Amino acid sequence: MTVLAAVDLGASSGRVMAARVVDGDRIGLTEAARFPNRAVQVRGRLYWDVLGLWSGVLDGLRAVGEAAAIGVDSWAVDYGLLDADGHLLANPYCYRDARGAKAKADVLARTTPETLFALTGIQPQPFNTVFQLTADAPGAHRALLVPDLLTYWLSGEAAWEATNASTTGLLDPATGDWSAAAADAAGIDLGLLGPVTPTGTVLGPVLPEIADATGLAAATQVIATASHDTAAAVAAVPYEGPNAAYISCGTWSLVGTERDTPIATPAALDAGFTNERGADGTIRFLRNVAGLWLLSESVDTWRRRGHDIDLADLLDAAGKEERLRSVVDPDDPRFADPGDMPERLRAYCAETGQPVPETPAQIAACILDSLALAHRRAIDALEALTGGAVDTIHIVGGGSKNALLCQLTADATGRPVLAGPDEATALGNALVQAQALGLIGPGPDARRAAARASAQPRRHEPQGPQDPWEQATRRLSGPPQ
Ligand code: LFR
Repeated sequence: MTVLAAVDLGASSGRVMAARVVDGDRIGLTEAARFPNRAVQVRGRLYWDVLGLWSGVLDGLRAVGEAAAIGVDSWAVDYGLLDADGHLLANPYCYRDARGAKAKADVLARTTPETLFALTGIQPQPFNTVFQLTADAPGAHRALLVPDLLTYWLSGEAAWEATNASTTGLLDPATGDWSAAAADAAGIDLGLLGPVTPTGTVLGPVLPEIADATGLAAATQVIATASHDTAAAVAAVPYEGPNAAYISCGTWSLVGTERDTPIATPAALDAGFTNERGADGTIRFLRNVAGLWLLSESVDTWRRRGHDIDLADLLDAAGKEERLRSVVDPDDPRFADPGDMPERLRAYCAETGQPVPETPAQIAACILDSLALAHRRAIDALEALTGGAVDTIHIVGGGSKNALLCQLTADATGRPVLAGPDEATALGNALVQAQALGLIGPGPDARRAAARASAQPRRHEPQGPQDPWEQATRRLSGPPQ
C-alpha cells in the first residue's frame, strides 16, 4: 500500500494528511497533524506566519513517517519573495492586507478591468498577485506562490504550478503561459516568475536536510500537485451527472463549473466570475463568495470576549431561528477585513432597515441564510452566463460538514445538494499525486471514479417553497426599507 503526504494549508488551519492508495482505485485519508493558521497583524499590516506553517509541515511529515511522495496546496495569490541565493526576503503578506486595494487602484489608473479580464480571464480583485506585486519594494529575484515556496524548501526545485499560477492574474488562459500583455499593462516584471510547471510534474526527491529533519526516505518525491486548494478540491468532486455545479466551501465559497473554454465577456466580469485553471487544463469558471469566513470571524470575536462558543451548539440553535429574518450580501467589502464581524453584520442590518440580530444564534442564522442566498444568486448567474442548466450541486470541503448550510443551499436553490467529501482538497491533492506516479489511471474520469470510491456524499433534498428566497433576493438588491 502506497502512502502519499498531502500538505493542505488553509486560512484558518494547516494539515498534513497521510493518503493511502487502496486497491489502486481509492484513497483513504488520515490526519497526521493539524496546526492553526491565521493572518498576523503588525503595525497595520497583515502577514502569514509562513515559518510557523513550515514548522507545522515538518512536524506533520515526521508524523507521516513514510511516504512515496509529498504535494503541497494552499490558498491562492499570496507569495514569498526570494533573493538571488534563494533566501526569503520578507514574510508573505496576507491577501486581506489593505495594500491590495491601493495597488489595484494604482494599476487600474494605467489600464482597465476589461483589459486585464480579457487578457487573463481573472476577475480583478484587490488581492490578485498582479496587484500585490506592484506594491513590493524592488530588488527581489523571484516570487514563489505559497505552495511553490514550500515545495522549493522541500525539494530545492523552483516551480510555478499551473493551477495556482492562473490565480495571479498574469496567465493567458489560451496558451496556459504567462501573459506579457497583462504584465505590461500592470507594470510587472515577468522576470520574477519562471516557466509555468504542468500540474502533476514530479519535481524530484526531497533535499537531504528534509529527509534528516523528517525521517522520510531520501527517495521521497516532491510533486507539483494541483497546488491551488480550490483546484485540488474541484479535482476531487465526485460528479454523478454532467449538469452539476460545485461549491468548494470553507473560508470562501467558490461556486462554479468546469469548462473547456474561458468566458471573459463583460457580463462575466460584471457578475464577478473568474476563469481559473483546473488540474486537467480545464477552466474553473467560478465566483468567489465570501464564505464561512463570516462565521469563523464572528466566533473568534465572541471567544476573544470570553464567550464559551461551541460550534455544534451554535449551529443547532441557528437552525431553530426564524429563517431569512435579516440577510446581508456576504461580499460587501466591509466584511473582508479581520475584526468584529457581529458588529458589522448588525450595522448592515440596521442600515438596510432589517431586524438587527443580537444573539450569537441570530447572527449565525443571518450568516447562513445569507450564504445560502448568495449561493443561489451565484448558481443563477452561472446558468445565465454559461447557458447550461445546473441540476445538482456538490458542496465539498470543510463547509460540507455544516449540514445546516447544505440544507439551506438546497432549499434556496431548489436543487439537491450532495455534501462531501469534506477533505476534498487533501483528496484532490493526493489523487493528482497518485496519477503522477501512475498509481491511478490518467485523466479526469479515472480520478473522479477514484474520488467517488473514496467518499460517499450525503444527500440534501430541497424543502419548502422558493418564494421566501426570491423575496429575500429582492430585499437584498432593492433600496433600503
Ligand atoms: C480558497 C482560495 C480561493 C482564493 C482565495 C484567496 O481557499 O484559494 O480560491 O480566491 O482562497 O487566495
